[in-house]
Amino acid sequence: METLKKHKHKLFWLLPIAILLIWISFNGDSAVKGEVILFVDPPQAVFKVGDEIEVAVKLKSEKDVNAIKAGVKIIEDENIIEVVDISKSDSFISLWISEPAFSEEEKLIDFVGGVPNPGFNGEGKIFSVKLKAKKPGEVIIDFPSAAVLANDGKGTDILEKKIGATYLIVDNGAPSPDLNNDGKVSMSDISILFSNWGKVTAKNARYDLNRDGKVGLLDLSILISKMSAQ
Ligand SMILES: [Ca+2]
Ligand SMILES: [Ca+2]
Repeated sequence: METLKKHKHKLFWLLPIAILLIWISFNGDSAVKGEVILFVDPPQAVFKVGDEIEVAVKLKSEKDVNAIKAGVKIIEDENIIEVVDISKSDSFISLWISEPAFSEEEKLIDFVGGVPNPGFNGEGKIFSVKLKAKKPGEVIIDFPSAAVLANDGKGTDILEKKIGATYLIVDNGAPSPDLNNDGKVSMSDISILFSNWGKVTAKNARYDLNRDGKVGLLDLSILISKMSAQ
């Protein structure tokens, strides 16, 4: 009798815990499904001077949306990148209130677009932009303003996330292992390499000798091979 009572006691507690777990898992699912994200594809990349870069502005939504408006800002130092072309082919937007256009002065691409009933859901392209890499440096693409409205008859702004992009433009051709430009490859160059160890950024791109996106062991090996040759 004692043990049965104990089991009954356990069941009494397990049932509400099970219900709670089921409730959490259902709600977790709906949160993921409801995500509405405006993003730039690719989110990160390394390009060489002279390269043409195809960048797409996309939307991912699990809810029906019918109106989108955004500003896409290109943040860079003077003339690192040039906007060559803007294309609306393959866009899920069929009603352009204001077509994507680039303002040279503001470094901004603005647009306003709509999708007729029942609206759009899924993942799709809004427009793409072709950029030309002109000088080494870092380029950031961001959304200073954006709104994504639901096809719910009320125009609720349901945009949850804006994800921009960071591109690195590096010099064309193989960089010299003489990192301090003193005419020889020596311990001081190895020391410079070590102080720039890690993922490539605009600051240490010069030290990525094999152009693989990081300053690391392979670059050290290249540097040492040039050192012993002298
Ligand atoms: Ca040197
Ligand atoms: Ca490297």
